[in-house]
Amino acid sequence: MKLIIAIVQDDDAGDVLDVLTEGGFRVTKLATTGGFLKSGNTTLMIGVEEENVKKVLDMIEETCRVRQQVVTSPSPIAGSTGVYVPYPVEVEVGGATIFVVDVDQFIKI
Ligand code: 2BA
Repeated sequence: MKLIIAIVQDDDAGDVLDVLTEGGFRVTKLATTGGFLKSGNTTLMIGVEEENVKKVLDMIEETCRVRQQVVTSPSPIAGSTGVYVPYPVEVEVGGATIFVVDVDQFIKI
């Protein structure tokens, strides 16, 4: 068995949940925060048999979009003046960041 951990954007989370549950997969949704943007995202945990990993990855890929987000990072005005101004940087987020992990044991009591 494999555990798929997928970090997706909040805007895609509802659709991914629908697609996966309608496809017969069991999903746990966690509200998480990205370390870089410090804004909310969604982490999904999906336990699947190995033969279904590709199917789940395809479903996630088809549902999650790539989006541009602007992060405002402080930047020094000049070398060592110690004065910082907000400097907008555009980053590309998503579709999804995915870890596929081997599961030693799956226990349901
Ligand atoms: P964040 O950490 O908020 O990152 C949002 C986006 O900012 C990233 O999109 C990436 O395009 C950019 N980014 C992140 N760290 C950066 C850095 N040090 N320098 C420049 N740009 C940077 P994604 O790659 O699509 O990642 C989306 C979210 O997935 C991340 O949100 C984080 O929550 C998670 N993530 C991505 N890679 C991860 C990893 N290796 N381990 C754990 N979580 C990860």
